[in-house]
Amino acid sequence: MINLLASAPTIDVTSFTFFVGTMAMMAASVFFFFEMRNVPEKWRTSLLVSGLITFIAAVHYYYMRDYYNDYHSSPTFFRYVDWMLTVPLMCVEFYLITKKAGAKLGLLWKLILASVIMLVTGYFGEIIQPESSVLWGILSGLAYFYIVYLVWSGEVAQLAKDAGENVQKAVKILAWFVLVGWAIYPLGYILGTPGGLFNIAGTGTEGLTQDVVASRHQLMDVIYNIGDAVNKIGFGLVIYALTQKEK
Ligand SMILES: *C/C=C(C)/C=C/C=C(C)/C=C/C1=C(C)CCCC1(C)C
Repeated sequence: MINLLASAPTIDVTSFTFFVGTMAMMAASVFFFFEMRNVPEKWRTSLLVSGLITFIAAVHYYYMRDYYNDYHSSPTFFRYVDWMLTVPLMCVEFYLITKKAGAKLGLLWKLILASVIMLVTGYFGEIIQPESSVLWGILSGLAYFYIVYLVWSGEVAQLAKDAGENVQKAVKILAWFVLVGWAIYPLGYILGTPGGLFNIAGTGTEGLTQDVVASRHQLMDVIYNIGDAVNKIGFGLVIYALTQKEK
């Protein structure tokens, strides 16, 4: 726990990021939902999905903050439930904006399947078999790079070329989000596994005090919270900007 104020009360930074996360996701949802009336018909569903992503996150952040405050441990289960709903919805965004250029449902399923594999293997590495977190992390990484491939040079990128300049630009920015913004998560995973940096130092969990394990988990939560704010709100704003250009 980091003490921001010299005297009491102590501010728990991790708890604070859950609080700010809840507020930011709520505010973003209100914005996306209300703006739906100001965009052309054909973009309304895309903006609705942007709002759903931040709304689902807002609800989970509300619970995650409670959980963290009550038990002082990572709300990993809620975290992954949130991701299992919101990451596939981000895949839906890619599908919706390239649909005019002929995107097929098959592409949507490929993206969703890859993201489910990425998240389920990540969950195994964090909760079910943390002693094999390197192996699960690599499997998860493979699915992640497949998504990176699809949006950078695979089907999504190809379709974007035929969907007009604005869509192509938006897809390019979203592809940067996937490559750089989403890379924040494996960073949290690597730094947060109990041995830290995948136990490269070789200390193993046994050699670590409870305090060290707890602080690694807190660091992981802060990194994940930053990642969520950047990616969920950022993704939505890119879509919003696109709707404004195509007005
Ligand atoms: C809104 C939530 C988002 C965009 C979550 C994205 C999560 C990831 C890209 C997670 C990726 C992981 C790896 C690539 C390897 C280690 C395990 C994960 C699940 C943290």
